[in-house]
Amino acid sequence: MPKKDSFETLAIHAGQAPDPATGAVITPIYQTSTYAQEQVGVTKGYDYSRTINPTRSALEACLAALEGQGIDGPTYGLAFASGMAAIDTLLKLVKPGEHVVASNDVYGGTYRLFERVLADYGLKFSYVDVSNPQQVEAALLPETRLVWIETPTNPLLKISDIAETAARIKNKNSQIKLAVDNTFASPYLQQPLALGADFVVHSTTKYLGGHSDVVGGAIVTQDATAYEKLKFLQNAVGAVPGPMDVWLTLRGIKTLALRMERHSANAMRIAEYLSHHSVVAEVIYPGLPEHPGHQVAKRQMRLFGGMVSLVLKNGAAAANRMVASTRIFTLAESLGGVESLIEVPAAMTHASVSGSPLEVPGGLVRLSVGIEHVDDLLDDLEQALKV
Ligand code: P1T
Repeated sequence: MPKKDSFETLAIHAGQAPDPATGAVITPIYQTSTYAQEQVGVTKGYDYSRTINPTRSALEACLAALEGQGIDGPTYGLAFASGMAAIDTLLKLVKPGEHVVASNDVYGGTYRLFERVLADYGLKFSYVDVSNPQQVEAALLPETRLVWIETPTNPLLKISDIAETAARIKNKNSQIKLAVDNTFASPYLQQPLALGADFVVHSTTKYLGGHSDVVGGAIVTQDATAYEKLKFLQNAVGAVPGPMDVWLTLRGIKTLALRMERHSANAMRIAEYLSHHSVVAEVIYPGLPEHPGHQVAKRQMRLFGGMVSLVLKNGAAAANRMVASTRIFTLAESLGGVESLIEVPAAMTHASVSGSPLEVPGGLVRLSVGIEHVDDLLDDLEQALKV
């Protein structure tokens, strides 16, 4: 067996051999909706771009290689128009009357999709603290088909032990699938399939794209049967990304490893700085030894990532003042780009969990730490916390 290439090499080359038609080193943007057929049904493998597009196929192969780096055997990737489109398509494997155990700390849009869209189609959801694998196990019902976790979670950065969660689920019922939303870690920091997950989901909008210039999503699996169903759904439902969007994502992925190193180093410095600040009640970062998931994160992640959350002593009013006072950190939703962002989840990304059992504290501030010089970022936070 030839040795597998390293992550950095796969990120640049997987699925991206020079274009067979021209030798172009960079995968072309096949900006076409349809393909000429020599005779009815005689194609070069491409018939219609909702079904298949060469630029999209390159991204799908690259994502499959990155998430599959740590495992033997093939992996399969599918790209979608957004993270939400990927999640919605995956949830179509669950039928009315069936049950999903989900994290009680998830992206607000995921909760909204589950509770305000899919629940109307007869899917049932329970929300538990998935950082406790025993709680996940205890929530499994005879009709449970899927367990949905984020790790780290959005926005409270809780850590789930993927391997232990997978083992407990499979031990109880091998038919139950485990899906991990790997958006916050990216495949450079964490590869859930190698730890026993059945599906990895991404908002590629974030670290994979990496430059805040494109919205997209993805699913990766080793399960060939599930892949065929999902590929059918990708085409049948049609939430596919366009060629320009997948090309931007491919370009972003080439520097993923470098970016994640810098995001993580900057975030660690910022978390340490904030944890000594007098107006800060709590800093949440899996890289800090006092984080309850630190040991698990150390085991299953290469580094601790670029997301830092903090709770201010003076609550929502202080949080709102801080986010309006930064100069380099831009007040905006989203995360994972090269530039630093700051937001108040309760009023922004997680407004859709307000009033629900998943409500997040009003004084919580979430930082997406970028790859600017860390001294500038520290100065910026220092002056914003004085306001
Ligand atoms: O925005 P979209 O590409 O559709 O992805 C949705 C999504 C899925 N999963 C996680 C963990 C996410 O964080 C997101 C999107 N999150 C934000 C926009 C945010 O600011 O948290």
